[in-house]
Amino acid sequence: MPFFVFKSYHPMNKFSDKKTLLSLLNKAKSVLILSHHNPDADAVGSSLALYFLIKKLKKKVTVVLPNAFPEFLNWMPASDKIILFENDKEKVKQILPKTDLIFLLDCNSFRRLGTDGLNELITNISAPKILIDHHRMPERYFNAFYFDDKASSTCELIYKFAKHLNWLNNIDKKIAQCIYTGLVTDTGSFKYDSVSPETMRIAAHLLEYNIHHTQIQQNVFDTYSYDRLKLVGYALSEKLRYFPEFKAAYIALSQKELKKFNYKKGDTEGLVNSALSIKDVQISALFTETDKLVRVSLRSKGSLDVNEIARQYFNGGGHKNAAGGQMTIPLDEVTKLFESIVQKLNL
Ligand SMILES: [Mn+2]
Repeated sequence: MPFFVFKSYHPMNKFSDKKTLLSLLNKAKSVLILSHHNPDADAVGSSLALYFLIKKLKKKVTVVLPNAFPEFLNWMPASDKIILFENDKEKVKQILPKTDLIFLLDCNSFRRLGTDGLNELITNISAPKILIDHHRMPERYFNAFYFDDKASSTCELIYKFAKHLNWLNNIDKKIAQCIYTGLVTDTGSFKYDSVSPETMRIAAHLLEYNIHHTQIQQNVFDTYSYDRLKLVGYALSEKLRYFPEFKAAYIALSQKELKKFNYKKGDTEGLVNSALSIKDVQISALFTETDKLVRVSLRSKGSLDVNEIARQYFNGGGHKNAAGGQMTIPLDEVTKLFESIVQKLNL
């Protein structure tokens, strides 16, 4: 018997009808697109793809992200037009009253906009709100949805959203690049469970726009600094703890260790997947210590639901096979907690 109770009080998907979506769009002159704190390539790719799609309707569109996106996405078309709330709070406060439609992408709750005040600002404005997302259990306070937790990525949903509204002819090379980037990153280059025949058909269609897909892979993945590669080497050779009896592995890195390798945001990206790549490992974790908290990243294979584990124990959530959270207890207590959880999983 599984150890965890699966809460499925939310629909697995919800697609507002074309009429509802178009009437919200038709009424709007000024559209705001938002995505989650610490935006990843799916967040940035979906936001920019939708930005170009709505611009084609001759509307004013603004993309606001809570904080900086990774530098390796600087090449994305119109990435320089993105307003970062952390740097430009006043500008965002000026835009908000003039906004008459809000899209929230790749982000199932306004709480994921961070703790910097953007969440409160958005909740308090009356403009209608549309959710486009693939994270589990979204909040219910949206006026319309394009939501499917089986979708590989929000970028996949942006493509389907465009199809739903008969906008496929509006896709161009820039939009194709943006959508493709989110598809590639959120599927681990098309290898995760979430990849469906439709994901592949979408990718195939995007390649017809003559996008340079090898270049996109390189832009996104071959961006290591020397320090980062050394940190990865250290983490794997010195810090990987493997529990064959529990089919689990984890890496925990203290602030001191991270500093030693001149850690920059994003440098530990992918490490948790390396721990999962051991043949018999079913669940892996990465714990990284910061000033105030310990970041938790979880991965699993098959039906083991780390979203549920992240929600139950680590103040987080995410997807079935990839989730995250954060803890305010010391690093060694977080790793002990993980060890006790995997013992009870009976894998
Ligand atoms: Mn995503």
